[in-house]
Amino acid sequence: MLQTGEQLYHALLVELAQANTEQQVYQCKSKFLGRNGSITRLVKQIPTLPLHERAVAGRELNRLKSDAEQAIEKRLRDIIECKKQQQLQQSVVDVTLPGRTPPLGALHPITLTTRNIVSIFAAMGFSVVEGPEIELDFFNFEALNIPKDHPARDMHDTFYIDDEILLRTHTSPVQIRTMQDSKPPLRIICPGKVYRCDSDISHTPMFHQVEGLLVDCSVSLSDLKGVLIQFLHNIFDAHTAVRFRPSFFPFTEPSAEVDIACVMCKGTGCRVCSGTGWLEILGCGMVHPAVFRNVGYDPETVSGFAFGLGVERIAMLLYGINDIRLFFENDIRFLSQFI
Ligand code: 2NM
Repeated sequence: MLQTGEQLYHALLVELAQANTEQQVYQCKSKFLGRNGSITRLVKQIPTLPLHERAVAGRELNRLKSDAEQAIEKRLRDIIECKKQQQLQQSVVDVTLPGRTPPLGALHPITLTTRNIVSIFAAMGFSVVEGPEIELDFFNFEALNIPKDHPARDMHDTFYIDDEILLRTHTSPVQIRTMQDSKPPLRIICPGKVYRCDSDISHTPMFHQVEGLLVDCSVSLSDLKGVLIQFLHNIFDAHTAVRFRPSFFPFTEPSAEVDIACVMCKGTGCRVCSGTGWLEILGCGMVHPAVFRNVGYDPETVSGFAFGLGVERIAMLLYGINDIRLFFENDIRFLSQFI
């Protein structure tokens, strides 16, 4: 009987070695140690042995049975460990794979255009100055030679907060504040948001402006023309035709509006320039003596020029955009085109 036990045990070891899955190990266990297993059946025969053999057979077969159980447990642990190693191997991170690129943002076309304009003037020695969008009537109008009853106020479609406080209609108040706070010479460029109660295909209640101011002794209209032509030849084509047309602003004398040959038709006339061949680009002039007096400068000893332009208009011409409202709808399909 003990010999048969040893044989069964070795048969079990051989089968266990061939079992490669947990299921196969359990089948093997039931075949040898199950209720009707070969080892179990052998143990059940112990009571049939002669009395003097029973004790030895019992002890030996129990040892064999527990060796068999341990061998099965070990095989199970090995298979589970092997399976785990295989899973680890398969899910290993491949560091050579390309990374996932996060979606990149882009600068708004108005930001890009403002930066381009400002950098051209910065290259000519102008410094950037910014100021409040909520302003006092004094800085937005009064100091700029636009008194309370002046017809120019109607042009500006002002958002008033109360009698004295308003949303600035241009960035000129920044220049008034700068002149009040510092002595000439002065060379500043003032970009920023401005507000006018106006809304249609070509006007939005908020838009962007860049205004410039240069004050020194004996600044002339030639200086003004030189700086502005240099700017226009930088931002548009270097050969673009430029013309200065007499105009009127309360804060400059003389005043002019500046046109460039239409960027679309090069001056032959088209829908963009309403058939004129010219596009109005900016307003400018020599700072009015009354403005200098208002900020405590002596108009007898200093002179200067100033100019102002709308950023949206320039951006529309540069990028070929025909509706100003596209800038403010924030449609990602529109915005992502400007990189
Ligand atoms: C323009 C046109 C002409 C202007 C004048 C001043 C200041 F403060 F110096 F008087 N700032 N900006 C000015 C002059 C603005 O915009 C079309």
